[in-house]
Amino acid sequence: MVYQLFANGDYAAAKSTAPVTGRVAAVYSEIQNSRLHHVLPLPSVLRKPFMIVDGPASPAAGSPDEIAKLFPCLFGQPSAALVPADLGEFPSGQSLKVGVVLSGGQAPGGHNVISGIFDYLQEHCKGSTLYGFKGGPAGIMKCKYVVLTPEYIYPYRNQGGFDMICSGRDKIETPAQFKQAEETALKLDLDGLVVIGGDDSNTNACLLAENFRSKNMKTQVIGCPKTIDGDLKCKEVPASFGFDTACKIYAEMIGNVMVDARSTGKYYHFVRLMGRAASHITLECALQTHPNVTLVGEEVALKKQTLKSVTDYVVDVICKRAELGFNYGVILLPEGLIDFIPEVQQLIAELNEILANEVVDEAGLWKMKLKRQSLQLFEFLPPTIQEQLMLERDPHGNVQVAKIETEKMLIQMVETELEQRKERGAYKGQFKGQSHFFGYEGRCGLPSNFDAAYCYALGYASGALLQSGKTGLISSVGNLAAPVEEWTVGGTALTSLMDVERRHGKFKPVIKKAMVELEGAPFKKFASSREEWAINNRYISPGPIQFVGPIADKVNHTLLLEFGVEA
Ligand code: FBP
Repeated sequence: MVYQLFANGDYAAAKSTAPVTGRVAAVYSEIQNSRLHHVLPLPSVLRKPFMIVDGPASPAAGSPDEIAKLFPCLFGQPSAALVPADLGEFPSGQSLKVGVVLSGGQAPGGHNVISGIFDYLQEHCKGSTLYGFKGGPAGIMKCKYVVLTPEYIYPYRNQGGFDMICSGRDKIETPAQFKQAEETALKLDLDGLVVIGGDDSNTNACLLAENFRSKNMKTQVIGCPKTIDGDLKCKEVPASFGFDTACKIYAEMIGNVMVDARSTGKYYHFVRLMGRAASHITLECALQTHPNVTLVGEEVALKKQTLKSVTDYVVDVICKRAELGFNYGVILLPEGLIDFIPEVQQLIAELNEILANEVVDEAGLWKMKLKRQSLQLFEFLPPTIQEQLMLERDPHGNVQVAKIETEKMLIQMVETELEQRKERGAYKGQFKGQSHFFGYEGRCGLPSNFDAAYCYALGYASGALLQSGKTGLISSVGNLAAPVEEWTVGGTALTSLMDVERRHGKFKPVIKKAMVELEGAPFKKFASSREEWAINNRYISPGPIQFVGPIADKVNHTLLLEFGVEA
C-alpha cells in the first residue's frame, strides 16, 4: 500500500532526487528526522475497504431560506459517513486530477493533510495527479501551482509549517475571481480541489463548490478544518487542526516564564496569546499551566466589562498577592480581548466605517466623525494602540488583532491604577510588568502526535470523499478522544454549518465562529479553580511536546473536556 510505503519510511527513491529549492531533509535535526519516519496511524475505517453512507437531508445552522437561495445546487445535500464495506476489496478508482490549497494562517499539521490526500490518491486512484496551488487562493486565481510528487512531498512529512506550497489570505469573491478559478479548473482539468482553511476559507470553498456545480463543471470541492484558533468546530467537526500543537508550545513557554517569575520574585509577566476573536487558546493554556489571572474575552463581553473594570480585576489580584508577599505573577490574555470590550467594539465599528469611506487626514479631522464616547476612548488610549487600531483590515474585513499590543496597554493601565492605590495606602507592593506575545512561535512547530495523525486522516478522508464524487463537504474525523483506530470518518455538508450575516445590504453566508462557551466544560473547569490559582501559586510547567513515551499521545484538555472524558 502506498501510504505504508511513505508513512513507514521506505524513502530510498524519494531521497535520491529530492529538489534542492525546497527543504533538504539531509540537514534536518535528529528530531526532525525521526518525525520524518514517524509511522502515521490511520483510523481503522480508512485502512480497510469502506463504503460511503449518506445521512438525511441537511439543514443550515441558521437562516435556511437565505442559505437555500445562496446555494441552490448544494443546500440540503446530506453529510456522508465512511463505514466498513462487507465485500472484500477496495474499489480501484480511476485516476483523478486534484488541486490542494492552504489558506490563511499556518497551523501545525498542514503538510500532513497534503500527504494524506497524496497517499490516498496513490493508493486508491493510481495515476492521479496532485497539484499544489502556491501561496494560497491567489495560486488558484493565477494558476500558479507545483505538481506534487513523492520526492517533493518527502521532506515535509510530519514537519511543521506550510512552506511545501505556502499559504495566503486572498479571497475568491468577485465574479472575475470566480471566473479565474473556473479557468484554472478547466485548464488543469481538475476533478477535485481541497481547500485547507478556517471558517472564512471553508465558506469560500462552499461558494466555489456551488459555482462549479452551477456551471456543470466536474470539479468537486472538499474543505478541511484548519486553524490554531480552535474556533472552527461543531459536533461533526470536533476540532480544527493545529490547536493541539500550538497550545502545547505556548504552554511550555508560559510554564517557563512562571518559573522565571517565581525565581526572581519581581516580575508580572503579561502574556497575550494568539487566537483572533476567540479565547480557546488562552483557556487551554490556562488549563495546562494554572496562571494567576486569565482573561477570557467571551466572559468580558458577557459581563459587559469596560477597560477600567478589566484593569481593576487584574489590580485586585495583584494587591491581594502583594499582601501575601508575592510581587510576581503570570497573567494570560487573548489577543482578541480588546475586541470583546463593548466600548472598544463600538469604537472599532466606527473606525471600520471611517476607514472604508473617508480619507484619514493627518490633521485628525476624521476623528470628528466618531461619537463622543468613542472619541473619548480613542484619545484615552496610548498612541501606539491608536495607531494599531487604524491599521489596514485583513481581506475578510477583520481588525488585525495580532498587531494590537493589548498586553502593553494593560501593563500601563495596571501601573497607573496601582500608583493611585499606593497614594491611597491601599497597595504597598512593587510592580514590574513584562510583556510577551506568543503567537507566531506556535504556528509552525512540529505537529504533536495528535495533530500529525488527525491531519493525515483529514487528508486521506478528503481523497476518499473526492473519489466518491462528493462536493461541498468538509472532511470530518470524529470520536477524537478515543485511540486513532476508533476515529470516525466522513464529510459534513458545508451548508449545514452556515448562517447569513447582512453586510453592505446583502446576505453573506458565514460559518459561525465557535467561541468559548461559558457553560461548556473547559470554561467551567477553569472557573472552578481560578481563585485558587490567583492566590496560591499552582504553576505547572508542561515542558516540551513529547513525541514518544507515556504522554506522547496525550490530547489537549479542551478536547477531552468537550468529549466528557476528563472530569
Ligand atoms: P487563521 O484564522 O487563518 O487560521 O489565522 C490564525 C492566526 O494565527 C490568528 O490567531 C492571528 O490573529 C492571525 O492568524 C495572524 O495573521 P497573520 O498571519 O496574517 O499575521
